[in-house]
Amino acid sequence: MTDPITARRNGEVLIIVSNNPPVNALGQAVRSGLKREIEAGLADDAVKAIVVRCDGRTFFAGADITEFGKAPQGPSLLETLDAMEASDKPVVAAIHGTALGGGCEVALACHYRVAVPSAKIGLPEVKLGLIPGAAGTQRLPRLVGAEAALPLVVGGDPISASKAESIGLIDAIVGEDSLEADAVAFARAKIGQPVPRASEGTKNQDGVRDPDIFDRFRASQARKIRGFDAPNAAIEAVKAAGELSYAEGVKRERDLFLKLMGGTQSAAMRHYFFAERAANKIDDVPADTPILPIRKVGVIGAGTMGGGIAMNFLTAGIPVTILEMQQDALDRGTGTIRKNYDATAKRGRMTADGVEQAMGRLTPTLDYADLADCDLVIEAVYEAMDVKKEVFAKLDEVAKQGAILATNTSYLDVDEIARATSRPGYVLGLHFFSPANVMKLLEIVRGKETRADVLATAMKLAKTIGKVAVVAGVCHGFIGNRMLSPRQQQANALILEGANYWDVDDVLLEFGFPMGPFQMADLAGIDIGWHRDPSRVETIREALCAKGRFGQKNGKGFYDYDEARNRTPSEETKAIVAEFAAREGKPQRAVSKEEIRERLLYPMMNEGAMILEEGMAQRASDIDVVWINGYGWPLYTGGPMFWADTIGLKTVVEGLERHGLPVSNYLRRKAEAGETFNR
Ligand code: T1G
Repeated sequence: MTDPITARRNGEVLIIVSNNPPVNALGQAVRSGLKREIEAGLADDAVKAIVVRCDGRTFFAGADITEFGKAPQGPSLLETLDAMEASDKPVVAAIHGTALGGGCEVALACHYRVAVPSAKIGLPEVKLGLIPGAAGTQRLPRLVGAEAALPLVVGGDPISASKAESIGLIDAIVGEDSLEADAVAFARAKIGQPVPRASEGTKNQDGVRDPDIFDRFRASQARKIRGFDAPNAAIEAVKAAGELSYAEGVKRERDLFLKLMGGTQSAAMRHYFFAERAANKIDDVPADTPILPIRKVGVIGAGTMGGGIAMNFLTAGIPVTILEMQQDALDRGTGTIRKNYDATAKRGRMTADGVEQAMGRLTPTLDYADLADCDLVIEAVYEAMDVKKEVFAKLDEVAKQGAILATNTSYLDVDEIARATSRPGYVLGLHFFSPANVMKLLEIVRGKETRADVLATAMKLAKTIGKVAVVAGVCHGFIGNRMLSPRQQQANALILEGANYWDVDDVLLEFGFPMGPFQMADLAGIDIGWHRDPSRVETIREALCAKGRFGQKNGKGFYDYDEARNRTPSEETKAIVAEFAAREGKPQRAVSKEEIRERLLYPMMNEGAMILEEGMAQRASDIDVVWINGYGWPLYTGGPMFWADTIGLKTVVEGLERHGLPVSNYLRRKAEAGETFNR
């Protein structure tokens, strides 16, 4: 393997260059080469200044995540960076691309940092369930202050070069196309001057003068960091930077880092990092499969889903023709799109001009013929097979040859829909999740005859519109909804047996979901699809509707709601459920939260096992990606299949058997073989 680190001279300036595609990760060879060339430069009297930069698309994008969990190999980044910073020769980081994690820490240990305008810099370790481990939490607050450091270290999102310059993290913005030359000139100008060392900075005293900074920040992030270990550790580390010496602070950071590295949350979040990238790969579709051009998209149906779907493309700069059957429905749909954009602009996440540009790409119509020049048409009409087949038959007549025809169905048989056309190779499912302009997940449902280039195009288009896409096979509910079904069944069964419905919700909340099934029902509206006949009561929902309990919308559903929509368990609901259970002849008993959790989650893992055995998902990690992005499965447990591995498949099998629930052969075989789904 060629040495990723080289060095060359430009007069008295030594330029150390890393060439370690794809992202100059700081793997062992890079660390070793860096150490070697830095020591050589510091020892060479002819060298008066040093520039550190990277070839390829980015400055160091962090430690090599593939090395985590393995026996650590020297040299340590921390020691190398301390030695570099201790030098009296000016060292300049020349930044382009994304200087992330360890990459940002390399830059912090340099005496100066220059960057091209398009560069970004950040400390995303919390997104891997970690905190910076090479003194980033100690140098950054000393350089920019605790208050400016907290969002970077605890939030994990990178900031632009200009923002970084404004807080003092970057010393100068240089030419987009003259990074090395400008960095060398910058370094040359610093020769002979005392060098500034971030570890000696005093900006961190803001956290000493106002110790409330930390609690205020923690409170501001409460909802986002609920259940995660790393963000709190990150706050502690930044706080330590103000209270301890640099050396003691580094030790504190190390202790916090090692504790996180050894925990289940980081293993889960590192699993997810690679899982999300693996999902892009379609096993039997070569990476160089030709991509069909998508210059114009048609959307059929301007309801909530159709409008949301259209927005994904409008925002990505792709014109959309949206079709409805009636003018009032069309006007309502386009009005909702504009309202959503205006709300986004009000939140400062879009300019007024951006809204006009997006709306300018929208063409409403009542005429199918206007879809004739679309490269992709997505239907989001009523969820009934006969309606879908009628739409696709019409589409088949008007759409141009080579156009992709997609259904947004949540459950229905995509192959049957494809057979309503003369071009089944160009038909697939694009299952968006509501609200479609917000939710990241997109299930790409491949029919038996869906062409490879159509699949490859859909996968690339997903990335263009900012979705996380997973390929699913044709089965009822594909991957996500198919696994949701057994959880819903158990939730309803549990409350009929006497479990408190609020305990069912609390179990999922405590596990890390944003809300439970009964809170979700109240939010969505219990009376959706109700036949409006209070004398006809065949389900618990109908029993609640019969008593006028429709959900949040009228202040009472499973829960009671006050004006501020705070929810409290309702004794009336408990009585309605008990009366319904009695009528069904269901004996009542107290049900523990332990039993509730096992009966809600384990059947999902069993369903996931069947999905894998049937080939309805390419890999177990794809199922994890679906549930984390589409249903709020807590990222810090890695998804249903990774969590099953964490607690052990034998535990899952024993739990299912204890509750008399089915165990698939695939799951039983893997459990008995001591295997896992993912690892
Ligand atoms: N280590 C190993 N492989 C990595 C990697 C990394 N840090 N980053 C990316 N890859 C691989 C990735 O798996 C993919 O592989 C390919 O590179 C392209 O990535 C000591 C402890 C840099 C913004 O968290 O955010 O430093 O699929 O598809 O969309 O304190 O990659 O091609 O085989 O994502 O252009 C902190 C993680 C580590 C940055 C580029 N750093 N990476 O995005 O390409 S912990 C991070 C990213 C740390 C220190 C601590 C993104 C990117 P494959 P990609 P992209």
